Amino acid sequence: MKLSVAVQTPEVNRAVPVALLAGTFEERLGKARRLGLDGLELMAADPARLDAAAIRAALEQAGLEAAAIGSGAVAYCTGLTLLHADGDVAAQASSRLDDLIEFAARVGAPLVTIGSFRGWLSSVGAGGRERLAGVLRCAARLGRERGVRLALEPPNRYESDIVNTAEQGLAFVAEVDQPALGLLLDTYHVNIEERSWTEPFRRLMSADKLWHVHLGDNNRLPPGQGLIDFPAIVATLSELGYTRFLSAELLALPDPDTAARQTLEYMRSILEV
Ligand code: LER
Ligand code: MN
Repeated sequence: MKLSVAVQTPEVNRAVPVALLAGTFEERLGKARRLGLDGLELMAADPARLDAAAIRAALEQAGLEAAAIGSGAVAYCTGLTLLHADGDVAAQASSRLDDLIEFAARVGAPLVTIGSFRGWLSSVGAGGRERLAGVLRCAARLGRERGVRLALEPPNRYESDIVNTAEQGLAFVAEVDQPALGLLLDTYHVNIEERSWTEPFRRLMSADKLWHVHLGDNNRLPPGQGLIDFPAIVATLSELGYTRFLSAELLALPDPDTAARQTLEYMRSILEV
């Protein structure tokens, strides 16, 4: 299993609460390299404003993979969501998803995450589920052409009202029916919505749809500082042969560098068992 942390990209002009590592983008890369991370999850808000080739080169020079392109900063910084009461805003969000996919392809990231960026079914009413499925179907087709997968994340009920659990995620992925669409589980959301620490991971692994994992304890602090049974989750993933990224997406407390360091120290201690 590979370790990464979420960082915001240079065009993001406000601090994303769950992005780690402080300083300029170059300084963040240096810190990630010194921590011995395998990769970084890039949280971009407007990738059209980024120099993807330069970011790819900087990552390569630092010996880091692009673990994923996160979409959380789009919703947080711009208010764009795929489901939105205003059809123009929803259309802009779909187009931003295409931009994230193109950026992932150019930077060499394997997937784009879709968490709270999907928005709320209750904001659009009847037909919203089919509309979201349609948007993701088109995006997954573009992703397939570009060699980029989409990972739909079941967030907790306070962040979205569509697809909150692993089982609901599998049902939705089946409806969309595109090979480039899979799922990601975030331990912080698992803690709120699921009935077992390990079964959701087992279920998605057996469906070959667990493509990414976000780490955060129940209080969204670094793993090991709350109640979640990370040793059990890691043991299950290890047993099932999960080799992809475990990516810290958690509150930058007490500061963004300490949270990253503590996450790494704890995760290494249980991955080595
Ligand atoms: C938000 O809580 C989250 O987990 C993200 O990955 C983004 O949408
Ligand atoms: Mn997440």
